[in-house]
Order: sequence, then C-alpha cells, then structure tokens
Amino acid sequence: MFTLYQMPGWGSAIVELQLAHYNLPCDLVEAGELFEDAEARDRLAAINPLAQIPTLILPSGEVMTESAAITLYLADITGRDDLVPGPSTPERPAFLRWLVFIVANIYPTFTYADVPTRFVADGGAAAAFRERVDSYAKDLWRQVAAAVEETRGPWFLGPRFSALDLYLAVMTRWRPREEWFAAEAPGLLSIARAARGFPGVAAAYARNFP
Ligand SMILES: N[C@@H](CCC(=O)N[C@@H](CS)C(=O)NCC(=O)O)C(=O)O
Repeated sequence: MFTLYQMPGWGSAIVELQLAHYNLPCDLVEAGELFEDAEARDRLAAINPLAQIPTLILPSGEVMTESAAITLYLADITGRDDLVPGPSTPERPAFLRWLVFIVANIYPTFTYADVPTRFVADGGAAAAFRERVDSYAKDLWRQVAAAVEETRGPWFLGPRFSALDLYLAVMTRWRPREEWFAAEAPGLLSIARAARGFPGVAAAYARNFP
C-alpha cells in the first residue's frame, strides 16, 4: 500500500492519477494548506524537508518525492510502458526531455511565485517579481506548445498517450489558467481535456477538480 500526502488539485494529483491508472492501492493523506498553515508545513517537513507534495511513502516505508522520479519509478515497478515509453522506443528521448523540462523549468516558477514574499521581502517588489516569473512561465509553456504542435497529436507525444498528458491535465488548471491556454496554447488545452477523461484516471481527476 502506498501513502500519498496530497491536496486536491495540487501537484500530488499528477501522481494520484498515475496510481489510479496503474490501479495501485493508495492511502490519501491531506497535507494541509502548506502555504498558510505552519503546523501542516512542519508535519510534512518531518517526512519531506522541502515540505512539498507529492510526497509518496512506498510500501517499504521509504519516502519518495519529485513527481518525475515517481513517474519513472511507478513505470519501473509495474513493468508497464503505457505511461512511460520504454528505453528503445522512438518517443523516449522526447518523453524524458519534456518531463524534465516541465519539472525543472516550469514547476519551479510556482515554487518562487506562489508566495513570492518567501523570496522577495518587499511587498511591491514581490508583486512585480511574481508578474515576471508568471510571464516567464508563459514563455516556457509556449515552448512546450510549439514542440507539441510538431507531433500532431492527439497526445503530447503524438499517437501515444503518456504521463506527459497527465501533467498537462493537471497543470493547465494552474496559472496562467485555462483561459490563457485556450487563447495561447489551445493544442495543450485540448490534450489536457482529453487526458482528464482517459479511462482509469477520470475518477481521480474528478476528485481533485470537482
Ligand atoms: N519538483 C516537485 C515540485 C512539487 C511542488 O512544488 N509542489 C507544490 C504543490 S503543487 C508544493 O508542495 N508547494 C509547497 C512549497 O513549495 O512550499 C515535483 O515535481 O514533485
């Protein structure tokens, strides 16, 4: 049994959808409002010093963090390649490239801009910082959109579904929000919408975004 520290609609959803897809049993533990509740933060920090979700406790009791690492690990232990293209598939390089791009470039824009006063003391400067970080995130999404356009769909990698589609399903709900994606990156949004109804993940998606 896995234990997933989560909050509905937060990044833990990316992992919850994958656990659901693989049909892996999982206890869901509410992490609490990590940005507002110091006790919730301290509780989670005792397990994951970053105090971030997803935080996944493996059946062995080992703690695993980082959605991309978890994505690769779940494919390993299930022996399946339906969310992670196998090492010798033609989609593998693009999969790895964009998986890491999303978690290494886009995800940190949330870390720094969700509560910018954690990093920029002055309130006015913090607001400007957030605006710039959010604008940088839009540039990054445009790069993703351009890459996806080349694959010609229906999924991120082209004809085959993957965990990247689940990242889109969840992350297009966040800043810069669906309206922006509809206007500036409609291809990403249509993949995201299709992925939300993908068999095996639809119920977990609905739990996260009722
Ligand atoms: N690199 C991590 C990022 C996880 C992350 O930033 N999660 C957010 C929620 S969507 C969080 O817990 N933020 C709290 C914080 O950064 O203090 C991953 O890919 O799993």
